[in-house]
Amino acid sequence: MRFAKTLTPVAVAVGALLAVAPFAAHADTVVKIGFAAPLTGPNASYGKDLENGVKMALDDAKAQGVKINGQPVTFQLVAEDDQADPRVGVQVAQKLVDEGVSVVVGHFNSGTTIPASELYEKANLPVIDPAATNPTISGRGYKNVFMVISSDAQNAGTAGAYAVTTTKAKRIAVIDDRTAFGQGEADEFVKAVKAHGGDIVDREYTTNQATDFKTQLTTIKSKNPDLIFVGALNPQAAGIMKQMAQLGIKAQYVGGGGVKDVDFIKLAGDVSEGAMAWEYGRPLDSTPVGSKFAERFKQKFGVDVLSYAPFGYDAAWTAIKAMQAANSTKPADYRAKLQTINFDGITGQIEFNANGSLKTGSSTVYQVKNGQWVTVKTVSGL
Ligand code: ABU
Repeated sequence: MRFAKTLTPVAVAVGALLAVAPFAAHADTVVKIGFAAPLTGPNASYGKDLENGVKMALDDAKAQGVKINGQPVTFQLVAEDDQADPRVGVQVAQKLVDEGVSVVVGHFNSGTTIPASELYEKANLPVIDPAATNPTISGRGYKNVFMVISSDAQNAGTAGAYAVTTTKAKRIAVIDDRTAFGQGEADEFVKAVKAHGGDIVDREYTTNQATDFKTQLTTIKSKNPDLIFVGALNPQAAGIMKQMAQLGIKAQYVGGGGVKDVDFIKLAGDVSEGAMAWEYGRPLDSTPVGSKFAERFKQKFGVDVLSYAPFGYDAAWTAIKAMQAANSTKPADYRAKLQTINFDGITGQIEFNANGSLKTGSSTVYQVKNGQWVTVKTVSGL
């Protein structure tokens, strides 16, 4: 104490700097990567799957010794639970902005992504959407919003065209959960059915909290449809399939957004023969990089990929590659590089058009044959 009192404040400051300088000179710059998704509640399994995909990308970047502007960097994940709730989604978005993250990978639900991305846009903070698929997300002309997944105008639109022209369904019914995702994809499906001359014989609604769909399904049954499109996430989508069987409805089930993942099968019990699912991107096992990703993911986390982890991985790498190209982690510096990014990701080619949608999105149709989901075909360049 006596010694310290004899030093001037400047001398103390210089001494302190000298004491830490050898460590500071070698310390990596910390780059905060924001992440938001439901980490609790009914959609938590999707949120965890996505988060693991992002973690894997950041760990791979570390293992590769990624540098930005010649400097070693440490990517620090700042994860927030938006609880799949639009109100909480906006709160956590503000928290990530205040935290000074360099990018946000998120969210999972279209209902949270739409309002949260308004906030990111105002804050000039890029957000890379790895899962939410309502077309509004990239349809507002925001310069900070990018989707590494094809939108439901593409997915459900293709499903609608397929239902009329390939499946040759004559009487089509629709039920959705009135969320931004479920209603959004049902709207796109209906638009495409009508554009191809198909007939919608009934449209019913439920909610994303409902467990009993028998009232709506009984009405649908009375219209004698040959195909029913379901716009909802698990567990509603699985519950609808289960109750269709209980009511003896033989119409072909068509859905998307997670229908063919293991959680759905657990919830639905038996999947109905002939059911179809339009899912995002190409099948993971259709490419060597996808198969390798699945294997490494299982080794690392002890669980299989549920569905969206590869998109989380590609979203994180999209941001890292743009930062590398710009030699900066500042959004104002690297945002323009997102617009010119072009790499072969786990999920497909990552390259954006002017509104931040994938230039060549793809989706794959699966069908239940002999009690198993099998791949029918992948449509690219959506
Ligand atoms: N695209 C399915 C995931 C959820 C959503 O868009 O709300």
